[in-house]
Amino acid sequence: GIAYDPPSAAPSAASLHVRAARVLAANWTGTSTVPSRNLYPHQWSWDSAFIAIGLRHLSPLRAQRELETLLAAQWGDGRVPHIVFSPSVPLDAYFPSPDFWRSSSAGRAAGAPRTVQTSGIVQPPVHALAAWLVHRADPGLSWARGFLARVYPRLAAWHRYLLRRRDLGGGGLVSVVHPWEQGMDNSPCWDGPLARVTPAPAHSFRRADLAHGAPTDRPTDLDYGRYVRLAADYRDRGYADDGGEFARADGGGEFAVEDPSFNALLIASEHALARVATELGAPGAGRHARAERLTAALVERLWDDASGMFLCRDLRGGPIRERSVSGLVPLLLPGLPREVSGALLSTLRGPHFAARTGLVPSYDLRGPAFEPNRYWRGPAWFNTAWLVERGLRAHGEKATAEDLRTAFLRTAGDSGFAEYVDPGTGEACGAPGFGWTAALTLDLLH
Ligand code: 9WN
Repeated sequence: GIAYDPPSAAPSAASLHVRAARVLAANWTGTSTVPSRNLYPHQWSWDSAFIAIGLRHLSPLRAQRELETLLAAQWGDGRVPHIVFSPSVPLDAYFPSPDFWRSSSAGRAAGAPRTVQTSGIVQPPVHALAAWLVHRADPGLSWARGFLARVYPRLAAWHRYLLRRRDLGGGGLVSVVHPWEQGMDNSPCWDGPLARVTPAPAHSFRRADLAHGAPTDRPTDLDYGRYVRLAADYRDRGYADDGGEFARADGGGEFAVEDPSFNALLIASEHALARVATELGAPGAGRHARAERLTAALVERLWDDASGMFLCRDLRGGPIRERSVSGLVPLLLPGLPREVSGALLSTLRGPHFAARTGLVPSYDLRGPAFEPNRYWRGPAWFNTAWLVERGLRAHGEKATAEDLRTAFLRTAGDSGFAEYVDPGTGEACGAPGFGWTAALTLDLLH
């Protein structure tokens, strides 16, 4: 026989860089980047923020455009929609499509744009953090294009919308009104609150995701029935945010949850916006102070000493006793009380989250609802790993951060920049060539 050397298991950093750049080039539409050509062929809000963070190393210009394109679809009330639809993509390529959301008619009172079609819900506010990092990558280009001066008022209006219109619980934190808003669509955290929602009949809509993803990797039909009901109800109320309605515990099926990751990202972005303001010669101190007040509210309302992590709070039902990676994301905040950051570090290293791949599972490895392949019910995702890695560095945990970074780069490359992976085996799941997996790989390589 012929003896041969197997190819090296660890591709060099240079080829990883080149492969990640290729994914981003393939997903670039000319004005923004799709998360996946097949599964998600439009622009997604928090995807674009993560993608811009990686793109800044390849092309600061494209990174700026990515954010500008998203912000151009902002609504008059300040909300940044979770999807900006591409008019050149067939309607049946993704569900729910523009004819479901009807933003330019149903969203008129809330100031939806007339010329571009969008969804009417939001996603986590990672954008100000992204804008600040993009600016820093090439300040010369940024000043020359007036990037910060153009995005600052939009980012400020976005945060104002969340803080004024979405404090449904009255305790200073922002609530999400749909699982898609929080970004971890079928997390076991939503099982309780979703159980109150009457699903839309199965024949009333057609899922497009199953044409590209294995049903065992995706949310269930029952989940989808409830997603559709919640979104249709919100649309039929003109996408109006009425805090009083959510505060009542009288049934009716609405979903309103205070989530640790969503709020931590808002806080990190508020600190970033303070830096943007200062850079532009405007006062930033007030924003830093607000971010500190939000951090105090986060600890006050969502910290759970017994589980050593943050929990979601259902405005109707109280604390949600499920361990999700969402409850670890606040590690991102340098201003956490010592006891809190210390407990988060132990939880991260403990039996609920220490996965074989060295990545962070989306849900408790020992939890009753754990499934290693089903979307946000166990698989490890790269955006949350990136956030936790950043959090570890913020708290001086260099060695643990380095281990997570190594695991991230190895698994991202081996999986072909998969959307997510089995946290035990690293097996690729979901869409290949996924935008934020490639982008955040580039960021960790720098
Ligand atoms: C619904 C685009 C998005 C991500 C979410 C992820 C998934 C959409 C879907 O894909 O959600 O918004 O159709 O499943 O859960 O985090 O932003 O990548």
